[in-house]
Amino acid sequence: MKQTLAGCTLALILVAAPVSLRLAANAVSLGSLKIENAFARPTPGGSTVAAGYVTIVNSGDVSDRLVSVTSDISAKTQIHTMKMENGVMEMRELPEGLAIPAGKTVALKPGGDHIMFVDIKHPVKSGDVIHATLTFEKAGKVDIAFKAAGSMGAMSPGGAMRGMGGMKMQ
Ligand SMILES: [Cu+2]
Repeated sequence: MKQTLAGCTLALILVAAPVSLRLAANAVSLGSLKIENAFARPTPGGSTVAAGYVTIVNSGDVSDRLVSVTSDISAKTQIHTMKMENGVMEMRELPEGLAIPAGKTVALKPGGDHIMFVDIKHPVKSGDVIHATLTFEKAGKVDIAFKAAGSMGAMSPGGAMRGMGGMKMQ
């Protein structure tokens, strides 16, 4: 009888978990990682790419790595970094992903490392939510929601990034 009750409780938790994960989209825990503050920017008309940003806190003593991202919104999703090349800021893919060192916080933010949704199926408008799955080398997979907010291509609230659509992709 006790076992049956325990089984029921476990089943309830399992059913409830996806919902609570979605509700707590602004801070999701995965092992010793905390994934928080995921947001995206609305895309200018005609843009085929959208950028997503997220903060990953590794409170553990083992380094991890963000190895891949998938999303329903785009055919491909890549992990990008920004690099100065001949005086021009260019973005390029990090084929091996992004290191999340032990005890460190890695913030993907406008003007820096970002998630790039490539060949998006529709434009991203303010208030839209992009659902994506992050895969870490050690911690595994986690679903997060990037909420689109702010102005198109803005570096930060109030600032506009010149030529987000003009950035060259490697
Ligand atoms: Cu990019």
